[in-house]
Amino acid sequence: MKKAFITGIAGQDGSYLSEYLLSLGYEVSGIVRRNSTVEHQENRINHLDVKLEYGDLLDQSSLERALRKFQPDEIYNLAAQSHVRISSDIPQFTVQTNALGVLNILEAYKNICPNAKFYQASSSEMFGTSVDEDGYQRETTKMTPVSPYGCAKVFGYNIVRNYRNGYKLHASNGILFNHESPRRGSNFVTNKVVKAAVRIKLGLQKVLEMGNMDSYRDWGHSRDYVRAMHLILQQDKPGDWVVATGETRSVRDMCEYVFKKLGLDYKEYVQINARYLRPEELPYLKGDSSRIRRELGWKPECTFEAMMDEMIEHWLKIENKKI
Ligand code: G4F
Repeated sequence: MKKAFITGIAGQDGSYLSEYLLSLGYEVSGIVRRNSTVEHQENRINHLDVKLEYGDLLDQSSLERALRKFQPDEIYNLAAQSHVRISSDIPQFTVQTNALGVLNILEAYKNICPNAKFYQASSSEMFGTSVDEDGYQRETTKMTPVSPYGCAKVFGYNIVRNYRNGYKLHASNGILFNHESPRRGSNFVTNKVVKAAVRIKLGLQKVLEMGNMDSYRDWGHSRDYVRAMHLILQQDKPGDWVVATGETRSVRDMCEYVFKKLGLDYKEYVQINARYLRPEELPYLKGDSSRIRRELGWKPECTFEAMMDEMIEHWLKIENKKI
């Protein structure tokens, strides 16, 4: 039985990855951070038979203790302060967790179980304002990040490559473009829009306050993207792979789709609130994932429409119970 260890196991990706690995017969373990309100912390993984320990990317001893206890074959580092706009409110915490935290888990990995394989959750936010001439970002695109989150992720990406080359570790980066699901936090734009549109439809809310409506994102489904994470660690050689759908849409297009699906016109309900704008915006993402498709045989299965419909169904079920 293979053993996997996941930081960020209670998050959207951690929960789908756990489900997927358990279905493949893995023993799955992970760390969660101690929180004074225990009730909702493990909502996404309560239904799963996973082994948990308290730990934190900023507490090296907790990482070493957990790795010594679980002795994993595969390590997935998914933990992060994952919200880009909030990274400007708490830049130092974000950089400590998303940059220094990666170094801490790499050190623990090198010291305790260097024969394991290591996956780092790198991000398309690292590309910032860079777009290749053909309108895509790919493994070779220059990284010009525009947020504390993006800057910290670039450090994480580079330190993984440095440890891979310097210490001959099987350490890889998945450069994942935006990926969503009903389990996405509701302060990320897709779930925020779906939740609000459903509430407006049911008469529970009147307006939706938004930030920039004209940025473009390449949105895929988290369930598809965790398969890519696992595939990356099944290779003999470590490397760096872009994971994306290759389609891009504006936030406005996404809003229009969701409201229309509910029989509403988004223009009647959306108001712009400067609170949700970012000091510097990343205007456009469209990923070229041909390398992982060609070399590892990965491809996304869920369409944008099917994913948004699944999220609408999810929120209809929850909000309908309130009326
Ligand atoms: O959903 P978002 O907050 O995702 P963002 O910033 O693209 O980051 C996500 O994807 C990254 C991969 O590229 C991950 F690394 C990261 O961890 C995270 O998962 O915002 C998407 C877009 C942005 O352009 C934002 O300005 O939506 C725009 N937006 C407009 N109004 C809003 C809002 N975003 C949020 N969260 N809330 C708004 O009210």
